[in-house]
Amino acid sequence: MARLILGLDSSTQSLSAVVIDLDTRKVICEKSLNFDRALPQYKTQNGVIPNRDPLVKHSPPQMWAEALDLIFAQMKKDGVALGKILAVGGSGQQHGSIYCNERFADALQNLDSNQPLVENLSGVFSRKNSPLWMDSSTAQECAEIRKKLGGVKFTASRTGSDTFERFTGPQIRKFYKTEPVSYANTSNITLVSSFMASLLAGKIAPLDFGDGAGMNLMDIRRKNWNHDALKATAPGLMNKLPPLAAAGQTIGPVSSYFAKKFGLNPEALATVWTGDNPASVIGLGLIKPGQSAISLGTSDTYFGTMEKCQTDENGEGHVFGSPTGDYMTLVCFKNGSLAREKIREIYGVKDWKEFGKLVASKKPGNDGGIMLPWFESEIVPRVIKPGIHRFDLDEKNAAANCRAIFEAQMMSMRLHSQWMQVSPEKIFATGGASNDLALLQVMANVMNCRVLRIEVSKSAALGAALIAAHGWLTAAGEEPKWKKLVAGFSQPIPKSEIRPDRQAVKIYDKLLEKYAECECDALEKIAD
Ligand code: XUL
Repeated sequence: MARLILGLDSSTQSLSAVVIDLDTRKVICEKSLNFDRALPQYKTQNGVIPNRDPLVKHSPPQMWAEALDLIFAQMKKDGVALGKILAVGGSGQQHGSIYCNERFADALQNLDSNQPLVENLSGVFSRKNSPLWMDSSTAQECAEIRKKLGGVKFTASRTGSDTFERFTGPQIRKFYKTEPVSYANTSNITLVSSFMASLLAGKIAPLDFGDGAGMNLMDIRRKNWNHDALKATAPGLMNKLPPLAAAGQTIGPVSSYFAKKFGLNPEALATVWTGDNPASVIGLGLIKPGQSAISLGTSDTYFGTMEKCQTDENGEGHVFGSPTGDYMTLVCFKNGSLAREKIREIYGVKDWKEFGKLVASKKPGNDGGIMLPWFESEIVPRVIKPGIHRFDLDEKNAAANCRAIFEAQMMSMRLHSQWMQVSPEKIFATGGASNDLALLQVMANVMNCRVLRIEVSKSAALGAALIAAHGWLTAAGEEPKWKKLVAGFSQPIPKSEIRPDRQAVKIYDKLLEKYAECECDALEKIAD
């Protein structure tokens, strides 16, 4: 009998599913459901509820639950062999949090398959909407927690990161300060990953060390809740948080809700979910320390595996637990694909092929033209006031502006990842924009490194499936090896290697200095 494993990824804009066959080592089903299009009743834009305050980014948690019903219904309709699934795992956009009252645990235990999930969850939320990773409205709370923990360096060395606006601790503190009664009525705070896993398991699911590290609440080395951080955040917090566990650890059989309603194997094991970035580490096969990847998605991220926990003293980057038991480093840029899309829209570029052609039509270095594309507030460098800044760049020149945004994104990545002190031999590129060769050439030249394209559009969902497979094999008494487990699933596309061009590398080495000055100028202007 085929050994099938399901991996889900609940991201900002969509819910994706990947089913893998462990024996043939093939992905046998890939699905995606876009929240704006499939669930228009929630009125989200790119998965987010429009808000007058540009710093506030929230989503309705009911939408994520309803998407789970929908994607299972679609898989059933398409004849996916749900009855043969042995384990279900998943990943979620990181940092986003869901607040439930004391009815949550009961509701999970008694999910009625004659009612949709959303009906089953009616009355369990103690906070209407969930703050997301894109939210940057907690600068004040970040400062308060950081101060109590002894400054940037100490906060980072204890929790893996300095306090960040999108991290769950500062978000919880803001909720406690602004809605103390609702905070008091909250019995459970889950992240997107542990919320979705709880629905599947029919009980409150643990939070893994990857997503747990995105809260400014977990001791990054001991991998337990840090009491000083909890105290600095909000009173009584310990009792509201789920336990911590390794990603992929089995929770128990899936809730009978999914078996009865969609024909999911009732013995399939629900496993602990992780964040989308830690899952991508596995989906891309980055199991050896020193391997790095750039993901060009809603957020652009640069991440890699690391053996020893080494945190960023300057506080720009993060250390999370990796599903392999090692650590991972990550730098996250908010103005990723949505910013590229904005430029495409502004210049009326009809599609990404055309965009790539325009990028390739200009010389490396763009004749010194630089753009800081902060359409939204930015995480790295910290920018609270959005705005586009151009330096020696003609606003009317479409090609120059298309090239400028990607060069800026890559130069920012290079500049702000220096703390990782890794010089990767090669970088794996993934995410939507990684199909564009012109963009990848810019990546190779700016990073001065070989770039390989990986043939997985859904690296997080694939990683989630592999992590669940690891958990299932372990529960079956085997001792699975990561190297063997990921082999065959995430191969670089043959002949996809892009080598840096020596001349262009020299140009960017020089231009990086100008880029750094432009960033300082713009940040000073914003601060005035
Ligand atoms: C990582 C981060 C984003 C989200 C995107 O720290 O905030 O990459 O995980 O879903």
